[in-house]
Amino acid sequence: MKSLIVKATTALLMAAFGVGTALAAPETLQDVMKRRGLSQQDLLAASKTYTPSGKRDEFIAFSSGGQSGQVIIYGIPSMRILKYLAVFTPEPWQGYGYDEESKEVLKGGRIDGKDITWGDTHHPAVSETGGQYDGQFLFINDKANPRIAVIDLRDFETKQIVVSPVFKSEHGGAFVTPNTDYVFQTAQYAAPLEPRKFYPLEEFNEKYRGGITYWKFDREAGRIDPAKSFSIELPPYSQDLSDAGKGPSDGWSFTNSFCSERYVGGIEQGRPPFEAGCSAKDTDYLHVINWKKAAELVAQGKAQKINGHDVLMMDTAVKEGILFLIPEPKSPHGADVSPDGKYIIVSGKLDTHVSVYSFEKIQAAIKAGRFESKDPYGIPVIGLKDALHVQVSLGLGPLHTQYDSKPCIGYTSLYVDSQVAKWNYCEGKVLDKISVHYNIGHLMTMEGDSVDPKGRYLVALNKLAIDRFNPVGPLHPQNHQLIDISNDKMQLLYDMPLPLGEPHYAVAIDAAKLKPGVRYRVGTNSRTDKPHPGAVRAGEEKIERNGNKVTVFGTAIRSHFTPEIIEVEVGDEVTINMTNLERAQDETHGFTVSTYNVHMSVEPGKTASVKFVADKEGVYPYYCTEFCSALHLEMQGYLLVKPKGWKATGKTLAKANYTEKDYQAQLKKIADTQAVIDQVVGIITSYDYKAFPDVVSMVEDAFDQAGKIPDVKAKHEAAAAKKDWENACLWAEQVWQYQVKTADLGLRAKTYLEQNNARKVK
Ligand code: RUQ
Ligand code: CUA
Repeated sequence: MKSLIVKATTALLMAAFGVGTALAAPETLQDVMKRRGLSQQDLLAASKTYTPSGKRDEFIAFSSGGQSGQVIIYGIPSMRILKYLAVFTPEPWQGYGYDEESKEVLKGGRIDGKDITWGDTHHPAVSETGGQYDGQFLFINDKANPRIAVIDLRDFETKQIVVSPVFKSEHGGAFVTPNTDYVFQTAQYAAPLEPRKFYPLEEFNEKYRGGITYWKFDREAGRIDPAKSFSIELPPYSQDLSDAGKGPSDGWSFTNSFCSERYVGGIEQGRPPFEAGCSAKDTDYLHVINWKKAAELVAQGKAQKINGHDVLMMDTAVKEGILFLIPEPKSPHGADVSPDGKYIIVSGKLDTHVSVYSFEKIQAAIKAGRFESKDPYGIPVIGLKDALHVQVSLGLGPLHTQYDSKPCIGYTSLYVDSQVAKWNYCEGKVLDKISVHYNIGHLMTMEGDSVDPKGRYLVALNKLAIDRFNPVGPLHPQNHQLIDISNDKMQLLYDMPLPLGEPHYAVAIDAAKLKPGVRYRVGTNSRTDKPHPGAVRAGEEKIERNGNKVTVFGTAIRSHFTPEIIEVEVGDEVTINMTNLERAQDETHGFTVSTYNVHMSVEPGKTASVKFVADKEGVYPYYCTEFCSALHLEMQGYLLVKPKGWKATGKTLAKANYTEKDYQAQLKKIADTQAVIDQVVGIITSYDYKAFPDVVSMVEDAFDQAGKIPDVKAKHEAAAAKKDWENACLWAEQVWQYQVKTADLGLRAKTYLEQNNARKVK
């Protein structure tokens, strides 16, 4: 085994210095096209998406993970999936829901004291500054259990989950105001606002309510502040998708609705079902709300407390003139404010028309007090013709609209037609259509809901994949199709199967705006961004006992945990903290203990912990779950759970037969490896490596490893002097371990410098 590792390591070192191999006769491009049946058009599409090794994407998409309760992150135009980010659902790789720190985040999402371990994510939103994506935070909603999560894009981790104090479901969210003062969401299915309060359906019109919640976002803290958040009570109209005004319409928000019939089904009791009664009328309502004024009214104490939360009641909102309705065509969907903030585009799912509302006209009607009627709750209704800029027939089942970088150009998904329509919403003209596969829901252009869309690409988020991919059973993946929108005619480029839930909306941001870290300040609790009380530095590792509570303050660095043996008694409550001492990026260690259902992912600098009651006697290996180095498998230890009152046996550990010859062989191996290290150091210092922070971290880590050698060298020499060949050999082996890690880091640094065209200084 040992000699195998020596060979493997030598081979690795040789490969890193570059030893060529002979090439077989290559196929020509024509050969490949013929063999795979590709057209010129296919080649053009391929060349627009294919991203060679080492090249990166222009845009990063954050897609809802649908029923997986996660966020899916992928690159555009390559459509390569980069990460499934754990949000509402436990996710073992990230330790989410298996370590103590993330359990605290999930606890924030408990409802009525119960864990909710799944979520129906729909609409992600990137934080904005001045209406532009700023790349700092991401928000996403959970429709099933009315919640919003806050993700920090400095480390792509979920930091907070908040639960609506007044809703039972929530579809329209998350949307942000242009400076991310508020993140808002709307109720979907009307219910009494008081939690855990029953009213019969006969009192639907009186006691059931919809609403909108404006969550106050504290950017400094990077968290939602529930105490400063508020809701507005709305009629039981199934408030749906929304958008914040921008530019001239900043300060206002727009929310569509369906089932303003307030119909209650009951097919089992012989009544026509919800779907019939909820689409009976020709129009539903667009809700127009002055949220800035609403926030002022709440600050003035005009809200009422429901479940400890400020709710501005409808009559107050009407009296203060901050809430209006406008009819919109049959079963509307989508409410998308144009980049210049002048128009709001609403589609009618059961209508071929898309309605473009003019904010200027809406304001004029409000100013003039020109209302066609009042709804049953006394809310003034602005006439459709008084608010409409233009209405365009686009096709069957229009849903959502996204914007181009070119003025007046929008793209609308046509669910029933399975098409995307490109059109001019200023003039009301259809420009182009492209077929997608199949039944498109949302669509997304690059930064397409900001004040400054970037054009270039559009992704169609199709509900059905049907025949596009190799079959994998009755449950199909969904299909995200990449479309080039940089020319007059749209061109379909690529189909990407999405194998994790049903994504609804997605947002894509210019990749250059994202600057996530690659390591934490040593000892950070990544879920609170604060120093972790369980963190220790190298050499300070300890195990503390306090009654039946055992706390381990451990560290992880290639390729060992400290401590390696943890002894407890049956019934002890065990907390194991691990700090990853690595500085080199991508040197994550994982940690688990056999059969205790715990796992943590500990990235460089992070401190995480697991906690459990050692409720069964036995021997439980623990190990590192990330392949972190050639000696990863040896990154192990034992949790010994001893019966109560166990007495030590007085025996010593079994010995092996090492000889002086073995020791000499070790010394030779050490000398050979040192020669390699010296050579690598020579190469690294021949560059101006200090200009590369990543390389500096690797070099620091390498010196860390090398710095441990003198101590251990003294140990093997002392043992050799006493002819204790076992200890001499093993400590010498440990010297070599540190050398291997030093060399490994050095080689990574060297490769990095070569690939990044570092400047030679020697
Ligand atoms: S909604 S398409 Cu959340 Cu349109 Cu799904
Ligand atoms: Cu650390 Cu594997």
